Amino acid sequence: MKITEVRVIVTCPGRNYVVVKILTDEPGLYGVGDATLNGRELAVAGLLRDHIAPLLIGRDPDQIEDIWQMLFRGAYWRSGPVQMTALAGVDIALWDIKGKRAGLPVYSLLGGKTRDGALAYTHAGGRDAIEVEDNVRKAMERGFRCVRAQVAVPGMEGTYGVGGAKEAASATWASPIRLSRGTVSAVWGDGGPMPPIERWEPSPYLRVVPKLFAHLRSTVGEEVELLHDVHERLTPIQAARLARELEPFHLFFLEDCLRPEHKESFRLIRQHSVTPLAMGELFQSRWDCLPLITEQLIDYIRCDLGHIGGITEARKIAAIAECYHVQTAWHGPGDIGPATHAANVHLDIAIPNFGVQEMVFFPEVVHEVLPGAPNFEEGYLHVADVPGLGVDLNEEAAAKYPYRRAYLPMARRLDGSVIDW
Ligand code: CS2
Ligand code: MG
Repeated sequence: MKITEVRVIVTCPGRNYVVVKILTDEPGLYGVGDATLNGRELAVAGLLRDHIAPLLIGRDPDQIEDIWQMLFRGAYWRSGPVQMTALAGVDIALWDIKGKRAGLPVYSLLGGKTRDGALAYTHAGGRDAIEVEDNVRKAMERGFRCVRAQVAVPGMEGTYGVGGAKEAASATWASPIRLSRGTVSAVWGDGGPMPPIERWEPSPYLRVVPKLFAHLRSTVGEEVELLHDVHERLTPIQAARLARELEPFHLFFLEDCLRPEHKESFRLIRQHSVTPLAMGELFQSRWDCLPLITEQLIDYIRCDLGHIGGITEARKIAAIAECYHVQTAWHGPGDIGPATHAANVHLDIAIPNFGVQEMVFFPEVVHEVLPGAPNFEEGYLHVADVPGLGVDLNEEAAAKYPYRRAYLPMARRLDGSVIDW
């Protein structure tokens, strides 16, 4: 069997997705992968079209590991989010082909089911603690046992994770972020010319978040699992303070406290708190994860399968993590495509050390272009028992939604200096 064609399709059914379709010389046998990197889609698409696709033509799609090694090490210039996302797109499509060829779902090729479904979490936000409480209750009524809670912080209206409006809407689908302060130059996903600028300050944030969780525990009770995403914005000592102050509210985990560059600083957080920690959506390979896992500085590793080279890399990370009692919580936001969400769940239900899975409900238009995303039922995600990953591409529908230039927002402190968004 040989790869005959690699199609790279950039489509914008609400937001931009980069889809990799790998065709083979077996009639009708192809794989669908996702290579979406929010805000840098065309860089990944160009890399795939101009440099990677020619290397794949004529190769045996069954040899996933060899192709992975060739693309990772063979370019000499390795790693980085653009390359690792392109590699993920190819890897996910190749696993899809392998499953279809075997007549088996990918989870079966990964060792078979270890659980019936993947425990899922959704997002709840609001302008104040009462609105977050209402949205946590709505999520629970919808069947969620795990909810990520974020609340607006005064002075930072509109900012991701502390802005209120977006999180309130994100249980269904992310609405455009409109800014009430700062330079209003674009909204997320509108194809505007410049990234929107959001505001962020640590002190008000650190005052508000413990109050939110005190409120939630006293109103929604102890049973629902609560999570919170710091989005890499704190310094080590600020993160240690937050983790310590959140201890009485028993979070499922506190996510991505520090920038990905500062792995060693997790030691400091650990010295001060027993709040479980998750980290990794900006990691690019298993080597980024290593110190955090082997020193047991985190409890959940949450790499993005779509940005670390796909299933092949993620299953190795999971295997390393298993040795150190670290569980998985793969990144599952709306700005990665359905094929990555499906890859997440196939792996989740096959590995022994799965922890929890972040998820979104895709709008109808995404189902039209990329049918087959995992299905949510009573707190758990499921994939269809079909050969491969179960996600397809409707090329005619994709063509109706051409790429629109869009950036992720950027953040600045009140004095105007850059802070991590
Ligand atoms: C977030 C993401 O889901 C999460 O945990 O951190 O929404 C993240 O901001 C986006 O994927 C960035 O592209
Ligand atoms: Mg996050």
